[in-house]
Amino acid sequence: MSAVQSISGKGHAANAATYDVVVVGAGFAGMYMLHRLRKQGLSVRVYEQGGDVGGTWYWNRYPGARCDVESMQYSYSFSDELQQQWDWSERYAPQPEILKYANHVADRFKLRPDIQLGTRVDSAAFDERAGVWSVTTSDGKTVTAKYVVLATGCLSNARMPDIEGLSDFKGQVYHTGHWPHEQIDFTGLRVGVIGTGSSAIQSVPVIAEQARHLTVFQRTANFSIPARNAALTPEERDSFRSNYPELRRIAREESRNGIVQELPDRGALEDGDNVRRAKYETRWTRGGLTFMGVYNNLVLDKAANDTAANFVRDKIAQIVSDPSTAKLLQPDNHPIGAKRICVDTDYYATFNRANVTLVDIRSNPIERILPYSVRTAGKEGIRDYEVDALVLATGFDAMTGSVAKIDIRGRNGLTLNAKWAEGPRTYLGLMSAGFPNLFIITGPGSPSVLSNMIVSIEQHVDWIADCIATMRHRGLDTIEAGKDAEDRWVAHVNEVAQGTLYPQANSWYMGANIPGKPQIFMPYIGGVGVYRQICNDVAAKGYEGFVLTGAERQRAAS
Ligand code: NA7
Repeated sequence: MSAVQSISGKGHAANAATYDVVVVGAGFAGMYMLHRLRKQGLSVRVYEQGGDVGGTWYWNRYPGARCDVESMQYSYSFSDELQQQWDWSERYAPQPEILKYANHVADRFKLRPDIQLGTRVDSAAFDERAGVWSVTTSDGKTVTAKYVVLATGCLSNARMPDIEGLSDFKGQVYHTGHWPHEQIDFTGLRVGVIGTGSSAIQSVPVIAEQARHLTVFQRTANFSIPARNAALTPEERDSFRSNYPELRRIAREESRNGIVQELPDRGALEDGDNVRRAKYETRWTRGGLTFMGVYNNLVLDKAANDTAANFVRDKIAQIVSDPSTAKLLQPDNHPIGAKRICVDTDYYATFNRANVTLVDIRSNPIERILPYSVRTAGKEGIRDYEVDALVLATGFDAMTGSVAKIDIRGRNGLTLNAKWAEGPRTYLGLMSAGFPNLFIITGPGSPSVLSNMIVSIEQHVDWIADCIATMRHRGLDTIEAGKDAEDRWVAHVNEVAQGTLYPQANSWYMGANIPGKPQIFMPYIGGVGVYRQICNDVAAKGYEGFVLTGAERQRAAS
């Protein structure tokens, strides 16, 4: 497949290459999008900012990084040969193995010739007269494309904290979401980790084993469930492989979050104390995210939620020897599961090590970073914690951050950033009114981060690829979200969220981790099965709620 094929050639900068589709990002979404579109005979150019494919797994190389969804399920389903042949080594794949898998997919499906690495997309502007997008990249080139697909990822814009004095620090500073490629060895060093979200919870036990001393600066304690990671046996892999068609179907159509698990048939308060505790104990022993699936009302009913939260708080108290450290580690300001629960290996036990200190920066906030220390000031007065290296595990500008970095201009020069100034607005998380032929994979307003991302990615890619095929088949020029349909969808996403406990947490789901970001619950909680059915119905009804143009051309042609 040649990378450049002219489809229009009308009215654009001479020499500008023209593609049917430009895809932004070569993570799991961008790679599968390329594969699907190329199979439809389209010319596609993928731009990837990173030095290689893999998206979030290219950047997040911090010690201990691994997926919190089990490997046999966090993997592509579109190729049966691939899922039958790839050998995952552990229950939860470590980052290097997931990156190897991404590279294997790129090679196996010969994707690389159409992916331009090390290239950022800076802007995309819709030319209404010509009906094409003009896309400018960091190498100073401009290309045109009929369609643009944003496969920019939900957690790819690492967020540097606004802490005074950070640039004065004399030691090395690392961000978990932008980790260097070379091996970092903390042996003999005093290390400070700022943040206690999933990235810190995975990396702290590993760093503690290397460092001379590790100081963890915690603003908000999080709930974490043991991963119980282990090598996968050939029998476990075979049992999945022989049942893949049915397991994948359940994940797509019946599950809420794209993960196969028993569906609970009762609420937490329907069981007595002893039965309930025994059920939690079983899930705790089994480990992993499915802990929240013991009962069907844990994210709906605060009293039900409290039973699960108290169980985990008790576990923390049992594991952590020092009572005041245990108390600090017990989350107390949000319902369990209202922030994505973390999955760890020995996180709480790490605080029993003599070389690990937990600092409560909620009551003693970081005042500033000094050249060789972190200074806190608060109830306990001023304290300086000497460190040789700093790890910022401070998260991402999630879901919208990577899209916002691109200057996207739709009809009448409207920028997407201006349109989303009060929070993201999409129809189905797939398109935004005023931006024709611009698709977002796992955009805000879709289940995305509340699901097994690969299940949601495959669903969106298939829907978008089918949509583009239909457009071409029917001789249509543009598709875009209708304003009314978008308004109704935004209201629906919000209404579903308000019926749950999720909005009670200051989470990145709400944009609450970014000062000044509008606080709107961004992902769709309705469940991946329900959501898929809605998307399929919309397509079956001739893309109901979307505005399609170009039928005149089709009629004239016929
Ligand atoms: P998260 O979950 O956003 O965690 C970031 C952590 O950093 C969290 O504990 C924050 O505390 C803390 N933070 C952020 N800014 C600051 C400042 N300025 N000072 C002190 N502490 C700060 O990001 P992760 O990378 O751990 O995980 C993201 C997702 O990746 C995760 O949910 C998985 O799905 C995979 P706060 O809670 O804001 O008080």
